[in-house]
Amino acid sequence: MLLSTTTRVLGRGSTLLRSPSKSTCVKMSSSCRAHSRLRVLVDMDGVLADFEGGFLKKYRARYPDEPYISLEDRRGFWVSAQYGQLRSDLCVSDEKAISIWESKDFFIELEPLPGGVEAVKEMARMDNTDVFICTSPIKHYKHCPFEKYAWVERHLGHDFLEQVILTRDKTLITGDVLIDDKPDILGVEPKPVWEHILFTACHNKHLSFQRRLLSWSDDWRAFLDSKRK
Ligand code: DGP
Ligand code: MG
Repeated sequence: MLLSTTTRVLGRGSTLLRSPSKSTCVKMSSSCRAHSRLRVLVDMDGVLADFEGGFLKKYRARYPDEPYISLEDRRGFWVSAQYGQLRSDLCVSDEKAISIWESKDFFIELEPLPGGVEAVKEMARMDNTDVFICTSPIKHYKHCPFEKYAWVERHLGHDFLEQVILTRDKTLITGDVLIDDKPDILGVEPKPVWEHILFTACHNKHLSFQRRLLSWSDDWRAFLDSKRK
């Protein structure tokens, strides 16, 4: 296999340069700026797809007599944790909550969050920009991974399937920016290369965070421009 001066195609036409003297990639100051392309990682649940709204709707339909947490009162990333607290006095576990997102058709039927699909399509058309959907499937894998691909195909088109990254550990993924609603994105890599911009969701709106997008109406274009400089 030729290692010197070999280029490897990544995503849509971006290239990763290989050093002639070493078989490793040339390491530049930032993850992807070696070829001056901006790599944007966009989360799916809570950023493009309305996980919280979809969950509450189906939970209330399936368990109309059970207590529930309105979106206004949601706190903390893990839905099951807050439902577990709600029910601790009743000595009931959060299995009912979990059963909702483990069900067939839960992920494919999630509504797109306003402006998200359009924003991602626009990003993908921008010069020198590569966009990837970076999403963590739940461990109950019977429906979720399939339906995540199907959702992307339905809303972003078949070609966009090329841009899907399913991973339980986003710290391992290289990129300049990660737009994600989870406040603490942890994994085996202590220093992920991306800058996390928090996408505002019902469960995180009360937290203070260095950089956040309030919604897809917020100025995400200016944020991406600031990362190009
Ligand atoms: P991501 O949006 O890529 O960070 O994926 C997180 C996934 O976890 C998403 O599908 C929502 C889901 N999720 C939310 N709350 C809970 C929870 O309490 N338990 C589990 N297992 N998954 C949850
Ligand atoms: Mg998310």
